[in-house]
Amino acid sequence: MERTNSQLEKQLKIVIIGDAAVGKTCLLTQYLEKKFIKKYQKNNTADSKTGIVTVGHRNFNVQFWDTAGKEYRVDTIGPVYYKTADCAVFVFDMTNRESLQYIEEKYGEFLLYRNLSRDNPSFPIVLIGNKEDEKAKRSVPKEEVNEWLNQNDDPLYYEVSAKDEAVVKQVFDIIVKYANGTPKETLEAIPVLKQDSVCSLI
Ligand SMILES: Nc1nc2c(ncn2[C@@H]2O[C@H](COP(=O)(O)OP(=O)(O)O)[C@@H](O)[C@H]2O)c(=O)[nH]1
Ligand SMILES: [Mg+2]
Repeated sequence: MERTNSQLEKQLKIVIIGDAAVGKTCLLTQYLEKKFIKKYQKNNTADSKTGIVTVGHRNFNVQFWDTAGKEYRVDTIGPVYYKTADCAVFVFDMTNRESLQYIEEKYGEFLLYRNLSRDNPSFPIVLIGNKEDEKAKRSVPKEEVNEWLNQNDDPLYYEVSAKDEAVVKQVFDIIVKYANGTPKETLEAIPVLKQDSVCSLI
């Protein structure tokens, strides 16, 4: 008998929100296909990437909505992704200060569409600071990020580089668990081991 995995896999939907060029597509490609894309390709509206991932002993069929930064209009297509998402991942680029301000704007829209309170959203929300390998170009200070986290009920936060396959896998596995209902406190206890130095030489 052949496996009938499609019946066993749990379906999850995760929306990735962030300005153009922060690295959303790269993070997803690294997680699902284990490769890093150097060239920047603009999205049309919002692309969907689906992959079967194994986290723990369980298979998940995860549909990621990879949104398209500034071209993306929340009042047209946004709500569809927003309304059905099991988890929202907000990505900014640590070398681009404006990309954190963009998150603030989109985060407000997301809360509004899902009817969530800022003080206690009770929804799986993750913030990712990407391009961690570009240390010298970092322009978003840790304090600024911490302030944002404090004002927004302290969501899960990770600093990653889309070039770092191992870290991307660890962080996105956590995101999948979170989307599947694992409590935040349990996930906070999982250490993410960074392969520092190596990635900036690639
Ligand atoms: N150095 C560095 N560059 C990255 C990283 N992630 C993405 N990039 C680059 O940033 C550009 C935009 O990435 P992309 O994933 O297309 O951005 P998106 O518009 O958010 O989907 C591309 O040229 C990528 O190669 C990263 O972690 N480090
Ligand atoms: Mg993209």
